[in-house]
Amino acid sequence: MKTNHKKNSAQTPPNTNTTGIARRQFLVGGASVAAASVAMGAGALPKASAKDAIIPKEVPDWSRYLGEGVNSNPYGQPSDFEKGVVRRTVDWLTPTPESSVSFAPLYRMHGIITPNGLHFERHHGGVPEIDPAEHVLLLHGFVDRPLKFSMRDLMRLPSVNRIHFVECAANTGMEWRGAQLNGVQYSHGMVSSSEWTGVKLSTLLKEAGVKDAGKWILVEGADAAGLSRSLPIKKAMDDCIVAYAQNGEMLRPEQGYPVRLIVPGWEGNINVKWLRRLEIGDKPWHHREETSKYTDLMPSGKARQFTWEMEAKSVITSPCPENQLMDKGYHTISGLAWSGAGKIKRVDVSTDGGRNWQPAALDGLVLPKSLTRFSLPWQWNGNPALLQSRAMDETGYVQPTIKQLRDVRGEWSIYHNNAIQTWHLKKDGVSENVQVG
Ligand SMILES: Nc1nc2c(c(=O)[nH]1)N[C@H]1C(S)=C(S)[C@@H](COP(=O)(O)O)O[C@H]1N2
Ligand SMILES: [Mo]
Repeated sequence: MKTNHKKNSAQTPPNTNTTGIARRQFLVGGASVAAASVAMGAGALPKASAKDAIIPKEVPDWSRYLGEGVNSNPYGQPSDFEKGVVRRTVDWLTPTPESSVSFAPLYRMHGIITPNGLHFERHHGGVPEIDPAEHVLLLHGFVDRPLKFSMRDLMRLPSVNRIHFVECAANTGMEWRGAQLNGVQYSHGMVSSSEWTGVKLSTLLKEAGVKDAGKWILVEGADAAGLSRSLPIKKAMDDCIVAYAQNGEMLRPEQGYPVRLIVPGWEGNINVKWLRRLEIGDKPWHHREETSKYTDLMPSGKARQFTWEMEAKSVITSPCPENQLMDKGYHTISGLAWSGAGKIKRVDVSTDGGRNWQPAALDGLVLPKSLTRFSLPWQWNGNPALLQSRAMDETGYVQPTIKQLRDVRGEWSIYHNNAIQTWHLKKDGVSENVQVG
């Protein structure tokens, strides 16, 4: 198992052309869409012969002896053979573990649901240990009736179950000035997706009765960071969830146990974990996380504020730097696409750095503000390839190239990098993170 593939440290400015591949222009409209399906073809898979049949002397132990009994593992764990499939950190991004990030192993994940133990983590003040019997959520400010909810109160109210992604605004943020983190876990692993269960925020707001002047809500966490953000009432009344469960069980401590806010499609930071207070006001608060952080420095020297929505984005999760191709021939290119604006409408895949594109299949559920799995069958002839995916959402928005993004945003941003990702697949089947303009 490879660990950290970092090519540049934080101290050394990232090289914009680490692999010697010339940057080139995206060929707009020059695409010829090839046939979408590729037959596996005879010989794609190893042939079996009669001597492969299981004869007694080859019977493996697992077929000869009884296995473990029930409940040998009261809370089930993955197979020991999957031990390497874990969240990982990057040393130079983790000077203090309490204010850091761990990345989800996207290269070994399937479908669109992130297992709870693999959900990426971003904490600004560590993971608090909160007793649900003592936890209280306060709702006050410009309301007719200030309210306070225990966990028991919250769990008596009508609930919803919704599948949504959470993506840190800083996901892919280290790639602004050049290809840097060599692995999809590090370049894109600050996104995860779960089925969230909880009470609609609008239900609580209607109970309290928001006064006409109430246009914003301060949403505040109970962790040592006391993380707080200003949320517009319109979004709060639309689709936000005060969530207490994740994929069928109570939230994990790392994800905000016993209760967090889910703000579908909006940057991770406003999805406040360990939620303890909702204050209704008539204007935003301009707290730390929406001024010195989570704003975007533009080429003019001014910064954009309140860029909440996560724009359409996609990435190929296999092949990728962690997933080497071992043979020529038939392979399935697979990846994830998502958009904070709604559903993914289409994903195109290129194997030649964006000159030609083919439509990928969207496999399984295609839900708004959720991860969507895409795939494309492919015959690899063993030659180098530049693999890319490009997402389009239901608003018609198309994922930009890194050049298109830099032309508008400059080079000094951290947040909201949704550029097309390129993997340079080399003859030996190993892929590398590159940028091709
Ligand atoms: N109270 C609190 N809420 C928080 C944070 C935090 O540090 N404290 N981190 C935020 C950030 S920056 C992100 S990206 C998401 C990450 O959610 P996750 O750790 O469940 O993946 O939580 C957000 N909510
Ligand atoms: Mo974040």
